[in-house]
Amino acid sequence: MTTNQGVAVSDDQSSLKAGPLGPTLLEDFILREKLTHFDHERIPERVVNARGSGAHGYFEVEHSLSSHTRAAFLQTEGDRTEVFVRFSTMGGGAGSTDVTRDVRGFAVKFYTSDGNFDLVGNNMPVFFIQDAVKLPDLVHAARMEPDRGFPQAATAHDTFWDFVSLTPESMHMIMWAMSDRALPRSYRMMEGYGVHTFRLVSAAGVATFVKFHLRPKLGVQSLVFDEALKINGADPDYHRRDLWEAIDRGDFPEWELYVQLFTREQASAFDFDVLDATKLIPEEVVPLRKVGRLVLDRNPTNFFAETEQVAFSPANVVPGIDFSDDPLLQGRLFSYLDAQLSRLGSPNHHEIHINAARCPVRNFQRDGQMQPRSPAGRVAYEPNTLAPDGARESPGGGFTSFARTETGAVLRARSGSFGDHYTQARLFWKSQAPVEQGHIVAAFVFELGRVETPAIRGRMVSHLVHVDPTLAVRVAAALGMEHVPAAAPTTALPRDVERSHALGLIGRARRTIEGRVVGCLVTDGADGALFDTVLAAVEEAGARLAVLTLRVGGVRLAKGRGLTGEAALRAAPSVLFDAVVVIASEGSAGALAKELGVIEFIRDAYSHLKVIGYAPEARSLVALAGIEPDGGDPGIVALDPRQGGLERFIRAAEAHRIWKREPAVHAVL
Ligand code: HDE
Repeated sequence: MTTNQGVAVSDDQSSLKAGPLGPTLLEDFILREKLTHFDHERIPERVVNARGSGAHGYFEVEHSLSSHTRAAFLQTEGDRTEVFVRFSTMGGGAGSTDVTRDVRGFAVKFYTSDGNFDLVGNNMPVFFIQDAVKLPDLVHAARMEPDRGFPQAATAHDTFWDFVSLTPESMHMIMWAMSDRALPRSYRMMEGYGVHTFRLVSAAGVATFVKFHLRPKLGVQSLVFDEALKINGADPDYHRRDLWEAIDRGDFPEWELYVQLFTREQASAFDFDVLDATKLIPEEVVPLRKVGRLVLDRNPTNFFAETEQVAFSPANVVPGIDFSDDPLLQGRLFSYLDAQLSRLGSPNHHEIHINAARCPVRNFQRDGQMQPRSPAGRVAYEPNTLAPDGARESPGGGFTSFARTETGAVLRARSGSFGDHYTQARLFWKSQAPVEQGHIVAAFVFELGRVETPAIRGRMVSHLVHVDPTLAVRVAAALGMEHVPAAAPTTALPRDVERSHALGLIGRARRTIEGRVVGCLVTDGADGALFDTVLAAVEEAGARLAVLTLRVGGVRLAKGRGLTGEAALRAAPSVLFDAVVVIASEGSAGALAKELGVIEFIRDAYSHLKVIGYAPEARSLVALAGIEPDGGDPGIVALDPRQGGLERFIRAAEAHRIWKREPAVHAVL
C-alpha cells in the first residue's frame, strides 16, 4: 500500500498522534491525503437518468447496411464493434429504487473504427415533449417538489400532472408511461428505440431517414404494479442485480438491431411529422429491417470508472450517420456535452478510458484540467509547415454534414404538422389487449389518485376523452368523479386508426422461461427425487432455479442428502421470482403454515398471476393461501411427474402470467 505519491504506507490503522491519547498532528500527510481524496469521491449525478447500470459487449453485423450508409461499422457481415451500454430510469436520483413507473434510458456507445457513435435512446419510441426548450420544465415538474423534497422517483404528484395536463403533446408518451412498458421485468427484457428520426448517408451521398429499434431476444416482459411496489422494498437493486448476475453466470443478454428506412417522399405522405418525437412510425407502414445483434458479455470492473463516468451524447455520430431537424434532437445536440462538463468537470473527459475512442484521436486541442496527454513538439496549430506528420484534414473520408438547403423565416413556433396530439395516443390505446388496457386505467387511477388538486385531475381526464371516451369514463368512475369532464379544447381532433400489433405486449409475448428465475421453497425431509426433476426441467428450459429454505444455509432432504439454499424464505419473497414451486415434506405443511411469510409467498405469487407448482405434500398450504388447487387455473400445478405435472408446470410458466386469473384476484377498473 502506498500514498498517491507512491510512498509505502507502514500503518493504515491509526493516525499520527502526540501520545496514544494525544491530539492528531497536522503533519500526518498520509491521513490528510486519504481524507481529502475521500471528501472528493463524489461527482454530481446526472441531472436526469441518474440511476443506472451498465455493461460491456459487442455489436455484430448480420446484414450489411452499405446500400444506405458509409458508416464503417455497418458495412461487413460478421464485423464486431465493441460497445458499452447504460440502462437507467429517468426520474429518480442515483440512489433511488430500480422498479419505479418510468421510462428507461437505453444508451449504447459503439466504439467504431471511425470514432464513437452513441445511440442514446429509451425503452419507449416517443417522448413527452416536441421541443428541447420544454425539457427543464418537464423534469422539474416530474421530480420531487422543490419545497418538500418528495416524492422521490415518482410522477404520482400534483406538479407532474399539472404540467402534463397543460401539455397535450405529452398525451401519447403518457399512454406509454401508464402502460406495462414502464415496469420492465428486466433490462434484458425491454426494447430500445432511438426515438428521433436520424439520417443514414451512403458513400454516394444519398440520404435515407432512419429510426433505430432494439428488440430483446428474451422477449419483452413486464412486472405487475403491486409486484413492482413490493420489489422496491425487497430488493431496491432488482434490475441492477438481475443484469449483473445474468452476465456473471454467462447468460449474455442479447438484442437485435433493426432499422426503419424511409425517404423524404414517403415521410411527406404520412399524416404525422417524422421530425416530431411524440410520434412513431407503425411497423405496418414502414417494416423493420434487421441489421445485427447486440450482446452484453462483460460486467464493469469498476462501477464508478465505467458506469458513472461514461458520457453519452447524441452529437457523437460517425461518417454515414447524420441528424434530422427534429427540434428535440437539435436541443440534445447541445445539452449532453454541456452536462458532461458540469458532471465530469473537464473538457478532457473524453480521455477517460470508458469514453475514449478506440481509433486514433489526433488534433491540436490542448491542455485543460486533468489533461493526461503530453503531446510532443512545438506545433499546436493548423495550418503549419513545421509538423508535416501532424494531424491533417481528410477531405475524402472525414465527416461531412449532409448537404441540404434550409430556408425559412427566423421565428419561435411549432410547426402546424406537429399539431395532432391525440391520434397516436388513441392508436396505442386501441393496440393494447383488454388486460393491458385495464393496467393503463389502474395506473391513471393510482397516479391521479395521489394528486391533491381536483382541477388537475379533471383537466387530465378531459384529454383522455379525446384518446378514447371509454378510457375517460373508466378513469373518471374509478376516481369517483360525478361526471366525465368535457373534452379538452383542441384544434386537431384525433382520427380513427387501425390497431398496430407491434404496440401491444401480451399479444406477441414469447412463450419461454429462458432467462427467468423460478423460486423453489424446499423443507427438511422433502422429496429429493422430485426436487431433482424440477431442477433438471427448469434448467433444461433455460431458466434458473433459486433454492429457498426456511433457515439460511439449507435443508436435509428425505433420504438424508443435504441441499444448500441460496436464500432464507424471509429474505426472498415471491415477488423476486417469475414462478414458484413448493416442495414440502410429509407432515411439515402444518408447521410450515405458521412460518412467517410462507402463506404470503404463495398468496403473492397467486395475486401476481404467477405459476405455482407444488408437491402433493404442499397441497394444504396452497389451500391455506386461499387458492383452490383444483379450481381449473392452469397456473396451479400439482407436481406429480407420473401425471405430467412437471411438463404442465413448464408450459404454464412459459406464459409468464396467467392473465385469465386477474379478475379473480382484483377488481378490473
Ligand atoms: Fe436526455 N439527457 N435529454 N433524453 N438522456 C441526459 O445527459 C436532454 C431525451 C437520455 O446513461 C443528460 O449525461 C435534453 C430523449 C438517456 O448516461 C442531459 C432533452 C431521450 C440519458 C440530457 C433530452 C433521452 C439521458 C443528463 C430534450 C431518448 C442517460 C446527464 C431535448 C431518446 C444517458 C447526461 C446515460 C441523459 C438532456 C431528452 C435519453 C441533461 C435537453 C428524447 C438514455 O444532457
